[in-house]
Amino acid sequence: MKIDIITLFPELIETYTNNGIIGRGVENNLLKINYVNLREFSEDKHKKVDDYPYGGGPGMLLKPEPLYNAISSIKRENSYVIYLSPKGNLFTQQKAAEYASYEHIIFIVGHYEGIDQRIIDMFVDEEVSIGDYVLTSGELPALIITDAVARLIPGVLGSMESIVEESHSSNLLEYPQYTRPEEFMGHKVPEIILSGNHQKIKAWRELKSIELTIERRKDKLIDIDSKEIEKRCEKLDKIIKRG
Ligand code: 4GX
Repeated sequence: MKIDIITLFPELIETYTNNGIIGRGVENNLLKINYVNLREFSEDKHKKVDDYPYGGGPGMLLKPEPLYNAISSIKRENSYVIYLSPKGNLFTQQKAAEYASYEHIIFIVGHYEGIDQRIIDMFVDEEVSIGDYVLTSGELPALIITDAVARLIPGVLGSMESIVEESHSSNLLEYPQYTRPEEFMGHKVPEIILSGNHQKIKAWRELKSIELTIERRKDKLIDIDSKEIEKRCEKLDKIIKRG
């Protein structure tokens, strides 16, 4: 897979993708990440990339010409063009999995009050938001999506990391985990975790996951019958309390 990021500040994100798990994936040629500096595509002698919005209103917009030139220089038949914007479709793990199968993704990173609508109409396949909050620019959203997508490309995660991935890929929030010591500043590890009874530990973890998901993220459970969840909890409780 190739990812192109069109931005005014490549150096702001480059260090992240050059290091860690993503950097290793790039080194192993599992993905290629390329930065396109928008300013280099300005036709203006002052390298201007922004202008005032027609009709008035606050702030500046990225002008269409530099974006047109930048996109045209990299766009291919199979490119999927994403524009980061607070009004886009919400980015989810499901979308990450979808994007991970694409051959070429182009991110357009907006600044100021966004970009000229005609660039969106001409080139953008999807407007995407990473969540309901407003950032100063689209660099972090592009980086977040790149990170979530890259780790799903086969081989990017090591075998150990992949095993963890598999055990996390349910709709439930993660159960609490503990490492040594057994007692830390008076706080003990739950007895069941130390029992060595793997069936009980598994049941306890699932029950904790369900409880936490009900408490914090009921929205993740809307497709499941609440009677089914109740029955499952009773079953897990029985396993946990078995003599
Ligand atoms: N998820 N931002 C885009 C520029 C902008 C302003 C107005 C369109 C309209 C964001 C988010 C996000 C900040 C990136 C504003 N674009 N992007 N930028 N949340 O907040 O994706």
